[in-house]
Amino acid sequence: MTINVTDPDRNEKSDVRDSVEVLIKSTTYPLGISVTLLETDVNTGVFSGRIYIKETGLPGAYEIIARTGDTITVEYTDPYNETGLEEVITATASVGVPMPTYPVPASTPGMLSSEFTPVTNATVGTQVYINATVTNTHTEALYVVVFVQVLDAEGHPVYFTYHIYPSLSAGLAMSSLDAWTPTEAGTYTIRILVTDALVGGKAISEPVEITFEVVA
Ligand SMILES: [Ca+2]
Repeated sequence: MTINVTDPDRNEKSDVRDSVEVLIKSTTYPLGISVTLLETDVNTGVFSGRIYIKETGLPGAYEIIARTGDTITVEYTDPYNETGLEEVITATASVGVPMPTYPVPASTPGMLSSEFTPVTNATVGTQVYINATVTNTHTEALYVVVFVQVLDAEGHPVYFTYHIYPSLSAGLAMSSLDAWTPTEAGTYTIRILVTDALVGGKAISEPVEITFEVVA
């Protein structure tokens, strides 16, 4: 990343390359680092420098710690602005394409009859289909695992399955239908969880659920 400051009154000597200091901060490293920008030539009044972005650790010389999605802020303290006063001038830039917190949101789950018509309640001994739909809203393909659970009124799972989409393309939606036959009347919840791994993954959708009744 290149930083330029144009300030003719900091060109103090027309036969020497002068320098100015800027403070560079990021969302991840708000403490910031001080960087010296060198005049581009002996008499230009334009000061330039290059810094490098690294994701972890401590910053070395000319390095700032920043991750995708961070904002980098450059602060230049101008000792004499146009009205002769000290003024802090800032400029900002974003790092990369931010990954949304939940890049693969699940839609509210649905329930279908064995004739594939939407139903709001189920009947003991009659098969229904549970519908889960997820959409990859990120800009690149992602590994997606969709967990489908039916919980009883106490929150115990009475049905569980999952679907793996190893490379769900950007912008693509996938729907699943899982057959389930209730065996007991009561209040139940369908819950959909979406993660980026089968075991120990991180949630890439907020959990979504609906509650419904199973009648005798
Ligand atoms: Ca100079």
